[in-house]
Amino acid sequence: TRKKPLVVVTRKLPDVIETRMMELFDTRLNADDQPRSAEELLAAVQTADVLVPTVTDRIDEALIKAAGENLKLIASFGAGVDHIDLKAAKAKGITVTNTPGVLAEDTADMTMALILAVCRRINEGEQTLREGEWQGWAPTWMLGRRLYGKRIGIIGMGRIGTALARRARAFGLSVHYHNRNRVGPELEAELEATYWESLDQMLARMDIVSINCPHTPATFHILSARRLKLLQKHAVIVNTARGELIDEKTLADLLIAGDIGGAGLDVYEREPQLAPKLLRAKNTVLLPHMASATLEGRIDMGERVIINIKTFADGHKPPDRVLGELL
Ligand code: 8YV
Repeated sequence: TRKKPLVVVTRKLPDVIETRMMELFDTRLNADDQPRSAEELLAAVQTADVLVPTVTDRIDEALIKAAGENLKLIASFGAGVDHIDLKAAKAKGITVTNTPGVLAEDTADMTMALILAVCRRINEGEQTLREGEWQGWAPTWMLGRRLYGKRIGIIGMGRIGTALARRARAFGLSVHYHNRNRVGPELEAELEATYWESLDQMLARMDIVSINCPHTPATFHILSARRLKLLQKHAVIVNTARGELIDEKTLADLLIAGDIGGAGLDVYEREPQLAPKLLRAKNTVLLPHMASATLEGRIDMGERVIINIKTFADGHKPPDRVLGELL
């Protein structure tokens, strides 16, 4: 029988996943769930056959170069792989996998929740009540903006973008999107989606803009200061993808100046820090990177990680290989 691979996991995962991993592999867990220090990560890549990092671990070029001979697979627990230097991994012959698909529905739910929270002022209303400041009902008090009949522009029509588009349709929004490539005619027909080749032109016409693409060198600050200024004054922007996709400081300035309608954010450029000004923006709902955080989702993600490691250890190509197109 083949020797069990030595698998180092950087963060606490759901119990069922940890138990299964202990059965299948020679697994080293992280019991205290503190992020691994740089020294611990270095020790991990020097001894492990397989590393299971998460979004909080920086797997940069230096770390990959320092990896031992044994490290052949980085089976990341998460969809985004921008914390891993894919080029360096490729150069060293290390396979990288992620956990796509299984978090699309949960992330789309939370995106919709943010849209509703911002447009209908849910958090503001509840806060007023909890703080004892509710004076009673009045016809023109706490008015939000209607979703029905408005336009949503989705940047990135992948699995999450598509799941969001389906929900948006159910709320009576019309779907617009910008993507590297146009999606197939069947999906476009199902969503009655309008494709915008020009992101600039789309931005200038939307009521709501949701960003759902991966963060790569090509998409860093895709919503730059210049592009943010193309948005209509009432437009609402939602980000459940990656903070680096938006120029966060400019976004905060525009929100505070009232030059855009509002924002619902789950991710930030330098987590767990955020541009301090964002905290002062009233028309904004801020969540701490939790759009995919459901128990079911985390178990599904863990199962993808296990399938990827098992397939690889059995000498086959793992299903969720991250290929060069993200570079
Ligand atoms: C998770 C995420 O919090 O998957 C991603 O890309 O950002 C989030 O869903 C993260 O993956 C946990 O590693």
